[in-house]
Amino acid sequence: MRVVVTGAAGSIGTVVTAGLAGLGHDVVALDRADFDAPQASRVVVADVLDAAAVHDAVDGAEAVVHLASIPSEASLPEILESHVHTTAVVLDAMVDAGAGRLVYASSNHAVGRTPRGTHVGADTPPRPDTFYGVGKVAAEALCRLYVDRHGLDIVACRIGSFRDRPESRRNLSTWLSHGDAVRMVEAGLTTPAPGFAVLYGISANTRAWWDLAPGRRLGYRPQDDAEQYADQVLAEPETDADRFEASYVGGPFAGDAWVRPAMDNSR
Ligand code: 15L
Repeated sequence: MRVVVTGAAGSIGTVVTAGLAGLGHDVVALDRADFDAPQASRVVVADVLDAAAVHDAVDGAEAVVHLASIPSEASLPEILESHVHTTAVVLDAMVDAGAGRLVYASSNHAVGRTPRGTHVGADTPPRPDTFYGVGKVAAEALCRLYVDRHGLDIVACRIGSFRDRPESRRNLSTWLSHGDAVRMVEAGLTTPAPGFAVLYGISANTRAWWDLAPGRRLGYRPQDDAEQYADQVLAEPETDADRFEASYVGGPFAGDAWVRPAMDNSR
């Protein structure tokens, strides 16, 4: 399948571009950074807000994997541009080009202010922990609108902690390995007629507290488990940060350190 990957030079994008190419997909890699993607059939250096460039990249593709965005907190205007405006550009390009499938990189922070201990499934109500989380909720809603209006198929992946390996106690629950990230995206691209669907992007972690069942129903079969690193991670003394991170789904993002005025662009 010809698939456009936005944010292809980023940490997830690099892994997903190589992984999808390895699975036999024809990958068009797009990023605003000047980058190299030897496995891609085409590299496009453009901002995903550049509608003409995105239209050109999507022309002839069947699917898009939209990963490009600020990966952390920023002001609300920056967040809306990074998550909602970019997604709008991608969706409009897909409608014009007849590309029917989107895998959208959402985040656990869309429900990050949900207290731990609550079941977190695909139907958990939006409860963002940051403007970043608000951006992901809004972009998911935009995706849903395009599914209803234009008949697109979209899988929103609420990604946990994409790392080489778990780095904290929270990561023992939230880790998404490189291999599972590729498996997750591949499931989102190939599951038959999902309409609009949500899955949690984590590995098959023994200590997971997000429901993997919605992903499994979409064909996502994670193979890694953070538990293999548990002895190493737990050998470090538990800190106040660890204790706080255990309180909410979004971990540190739910903390006071992340509270800031919505319109403050200065940090
Ligand atoms: C995310 O969505 C962020 O992009 C990333 O920086 C991590 O903090 C991750 O969530 C997480 O929750 O660990």
